[in-house]
Amino acid sequence: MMKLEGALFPWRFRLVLGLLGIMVAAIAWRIIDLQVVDRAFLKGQGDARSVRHIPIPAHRGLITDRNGEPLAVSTPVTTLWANAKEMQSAKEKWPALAAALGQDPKALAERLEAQANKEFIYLVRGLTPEQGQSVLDLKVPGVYGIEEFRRFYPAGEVTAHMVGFTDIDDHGREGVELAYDEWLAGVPGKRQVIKDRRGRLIKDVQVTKNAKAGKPLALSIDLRLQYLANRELRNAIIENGAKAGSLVIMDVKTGEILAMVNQPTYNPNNRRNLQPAMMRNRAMIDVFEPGSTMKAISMSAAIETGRWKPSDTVEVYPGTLQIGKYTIKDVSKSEGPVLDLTGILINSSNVGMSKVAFDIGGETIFRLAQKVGLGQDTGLGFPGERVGNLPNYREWRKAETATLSYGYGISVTAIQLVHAFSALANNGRLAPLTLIKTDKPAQTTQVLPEAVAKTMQDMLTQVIEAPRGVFRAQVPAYHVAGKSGTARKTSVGTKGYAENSYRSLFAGFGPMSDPRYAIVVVIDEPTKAGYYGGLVSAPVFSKVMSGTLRLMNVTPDNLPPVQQANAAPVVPLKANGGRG
Ligand code: 59J
Repeated sequence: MMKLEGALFPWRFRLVLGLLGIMVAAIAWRIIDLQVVDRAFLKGQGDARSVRHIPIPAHRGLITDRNGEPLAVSTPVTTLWANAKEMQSAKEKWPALAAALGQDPKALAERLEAQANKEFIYLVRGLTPEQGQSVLDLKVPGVYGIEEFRRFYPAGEVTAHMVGFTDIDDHGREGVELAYDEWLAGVPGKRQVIKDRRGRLIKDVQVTKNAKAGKPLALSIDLRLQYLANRELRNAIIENGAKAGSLVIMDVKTGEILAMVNQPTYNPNNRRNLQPAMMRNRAMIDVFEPGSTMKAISMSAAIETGRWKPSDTVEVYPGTLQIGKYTIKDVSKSEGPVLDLTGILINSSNVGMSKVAFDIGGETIFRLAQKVGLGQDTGLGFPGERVGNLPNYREWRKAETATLSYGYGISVTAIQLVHAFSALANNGRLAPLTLIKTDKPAQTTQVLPEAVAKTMQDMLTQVIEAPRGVFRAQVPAYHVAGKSGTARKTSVGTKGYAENSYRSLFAGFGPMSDPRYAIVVVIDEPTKAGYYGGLVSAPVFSKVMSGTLRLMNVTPDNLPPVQQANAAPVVPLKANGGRG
């Protein structure tokens, strides 16, 4: 201890000493404060400035057809990004980088100069890992790679509308990719890394959360049928100079959609120059008046009442029927002044159908149409899918009853139409539609008595096989059934129907020994070789049904008897094997 006596200003010395003591205490307190009290907070703050979490992309689930053929595949790709700020230090390396990226050196340099203060810009996305690595090997300061996945669609335009596609960040944007996005997507993981002040990666610390891969999805479609349907529809669209078209194949027993194609289509792997018309999955998002294909449903309703049987006749002469100020017309001249019910279907008589409809009432037809799903929600939940419109009048007037009976004033999608026909094919049992492969038997609903469905099967077979029938729908070696339709399109802008634009339809099923497949063909605005459904759409039905039955190994139920005269004569073998 110093002696303070005699000091010149003892109070001043004490003051300095006291102040120093306070300062030491303050610093000590601050040290304790930082090291003990606020330690956790401060470490967190420091880490937040250097430790980063970067996402680990999750592998998106594979989409396949019903036989495991890949329809949407996620392949690993490398995306290159740049810290443009950091890149400014090594401009001499830019030309080599541009060359490796296949980009114009001047354009790249301009971009890097213009964004010189950006710490993250994409250089190129979706390179193959090899391409990416060869660029990274140039070791250009500020150029980094990240691993991502990109969707590839092996069947391209053939499955485009059904499968849809993902956006650049791998989220579903259209079709099944969108409808089942959650199922397919999985959950991205997280990786902890340490970066420096300029965002450069210094150390990979740990994987804090593993990526959870998405789940695979097997669709109901059969890629072979999809190819067949696409080819035949495309050819028909070209041959007929048509604007668009759709074709759907359904398994009537399981409710599975086996093929669904539309024209025009697009290549989902290269979506530059896409026009909206190409992207429409018309089979589900476009509605139309079913025209005479509706007669199959109206006639079923008539048979179901028990008031009508196929041989009952109706007068159709003179081919027109006046209802107030409205005239119902038959387009083609019928065989005679009266037609039986099968004849009404074969000649597609609007007059005959209307007279039957007046007898049974519009509501009877309405109720069956509703039961077979026309104008009803399919439950598929496909993006943009329409339900159409089945009007229920409080009081059914004659004109409304007539037009509904032969397919106008109601609007449906192609998938609803194939569904409705599937009930007739499956002996009155309606299986719920599905786009996903199913193994368990369908929970069907009996929407029409079996006997009525069987009667309709015979009548609709006659529509194709009778002398004046739609012979172009016939399938060699099999009995098939169906109904054509030719509907004037409602013209946009003006009220009513267009003079020269038509929709050619055909809906049918087979083989009649045990109906299994239903097919609907829609051809929009054919302009060349005529426009009747029986001329334009029936041949497409025939080819696609024929291919389907063969691919599915269905036993023929209509083989012509073996013609002895055409068979090669049987020559008995000689003992020497025919050598002499
Ligand atoms: C038709 C209609 C329009 C709507 C008429 C087709 C009506 C009608 C008002 C004239 C061509 C045409 C509600 S035709 O589908 O009857 O498939 O092979 O568009 O009748 O009243 O120049 N089909 N088509 N009718 N409208 N409104 C026949 C028939 C049908 C055929 C041929 C010839 C029409 C046999 C259609 C086919 O069954």
